[in-house]
Amino acid sequence: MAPKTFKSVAEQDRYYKSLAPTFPYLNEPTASRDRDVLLVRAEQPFNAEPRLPQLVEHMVTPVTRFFKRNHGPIPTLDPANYTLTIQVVDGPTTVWRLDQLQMQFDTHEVMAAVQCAGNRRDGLNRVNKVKGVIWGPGTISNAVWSGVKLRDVLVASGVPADPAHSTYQQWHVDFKAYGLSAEDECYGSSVFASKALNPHEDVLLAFKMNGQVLPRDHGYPCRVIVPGVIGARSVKWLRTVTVQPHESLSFYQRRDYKVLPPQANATNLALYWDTISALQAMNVQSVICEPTEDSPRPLDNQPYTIKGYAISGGGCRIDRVDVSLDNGKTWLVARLFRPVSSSAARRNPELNDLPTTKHWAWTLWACQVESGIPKNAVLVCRAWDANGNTQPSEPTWNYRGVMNNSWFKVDIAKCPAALLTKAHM
Ligand SMILES: Nc1nc2c(c(=O)[nH]1)N[C@H]1C(S)=C(S)[C@@H](COP(=O)(O)O)O[C@H]1N2
Ligand SMILES: [Mo]
Repeated sequence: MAPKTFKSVAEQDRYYKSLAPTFPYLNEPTASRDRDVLLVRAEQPFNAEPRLPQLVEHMVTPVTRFFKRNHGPIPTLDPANYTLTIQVVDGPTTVWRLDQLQMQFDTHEVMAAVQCAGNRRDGLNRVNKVKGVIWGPGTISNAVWSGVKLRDVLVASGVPADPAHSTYQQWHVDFKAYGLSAEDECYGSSVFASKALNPHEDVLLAFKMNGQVLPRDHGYPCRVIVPGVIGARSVKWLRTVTVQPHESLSFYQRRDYKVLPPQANATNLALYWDTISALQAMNVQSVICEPTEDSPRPLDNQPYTIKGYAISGGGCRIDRVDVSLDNGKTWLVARLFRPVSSSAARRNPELNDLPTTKHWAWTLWACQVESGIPKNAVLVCRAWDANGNTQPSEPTWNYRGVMNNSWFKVDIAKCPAALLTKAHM
C-alpha cells in the first residue's frame, strides 16, 4: 500500500476521477452541515469545525454542529447490502449483515467526545508552518452514541473471550473503511486489542448518534467509537475488522498522527516513523470558548461568565479547570459540568466510574467574574486531570501539528470593541 500524496488539488481530482466512474464529491450530504455555525476549512474532502461560542451551547453537540473530519469523499452505502467482515489472523472470517449486528447483540449507549489530534493545529502553525488542515480549537464535539460493543461481536466471531488470553496482551484490532481516501487506498487505523476486547471499556460499533440514525457525514451505517483516544481511531463507514499481531499498516497509523520531534520536517520525517508511537489516548486539554478574540469585547464593569470545554485521555476525569485574567499570574477555579458517560453508571449510580476510567464525555466549565473583565486582561485556562496531569504553558512545535494542548489564551485587547447598548449606558 504505497501512501498517496498530491502536489495539487487538480492532481488529487485526477486521481479520484481515475478510481471512480463518477466524480466522488457529487454525492456529498448537506443535511448534517449547518454552514452558519461551521467554519469550513476544506470543501473536498469536507472538513469543518463549529464556532466556539456555539460549540459549548449544548452538552450534547447537535449533529449539524458536530465537527466533520474527512480524508476523502463521503461514501454512499446501502444498509440492505452493507456487510462488516471480521477476520481473526489464524482464525475464522465472519461476514455480518447490518440487521444481524443490530439484532444479535445487546445495545449500549455511551456519551463520548471525539477530538481530532489536529485540534488547535493553528496554534502550532503560528510557531512555525505545519502540514495539514489548519484547524482552530473546535475540532472536538460530544455525542451520545448507541450500538453494540465491539468486544461482543469479536467474541461471537471467534476471538477468545478470556481476558488472560495472549490476544489481549500483544495484539491489535485493525479497522478499514469503505470509500476512497486521499493518502492511502482506504482509511484505516488500529487500537490495542487490550482496549477493544476489555469488557470494562466501551468501544462501540455505533449505528446511532444522539438517538438518530448515524448521519452519512459521521459514518452511516456503522462506525467505530473508541472513547478516550484520538478521533483518528474511530473509523467511519466500517468495512473490515482484523484481529492481528501487528498494528494497522495504514498511512494514518504508521505515518500520520504521531508527535514528531521538533527537528523533523518535510524532508527527513521518514526517519522517525518507526520509533515514534502511533497516538492513542488524548492528552489533557481545555479551551476558552467565550469570549473569543473575534467576538465583541466584554464590558469591563459588567459581570461576565467565561465558558469552555475540557477533556482528558483514556477516560480520566477532569478534576479542575483554572482560569486566569492576568496571563497566568493568578488563577480562579471554574465550575464544572461533568456528565456521567456510561449508560450502565447512569442507570445504576452504585456503579460509579473511578476517577481515572470511563469519563468519556467532555466537561463543560464556566467561570463567573463578578467585577467584570479588565480591558487589558489576558485570559488563560488550564485543566487538571485525576492523574495530576495539566497543560504546558507553551506549545512544543511538531511538523504534523498534533496534540497541541498548551495554555489556551484570549487577549481581550484583540477583541473588537463592544457596541454599547442602552442597557449598558
Ligand atoms: N473512514 C474514515 N473514518 C474516519 C476518518 C476518515 O477520514 N475516514 N477521519 C478520522 C478522523 S482523523 C477523525 S478526527 C474522526 C472525525 O469524526 P467526525 O467526522 O465524525 O467528527 O473520524 C475518523 N474516522
Ligand atoms: Mo483527526
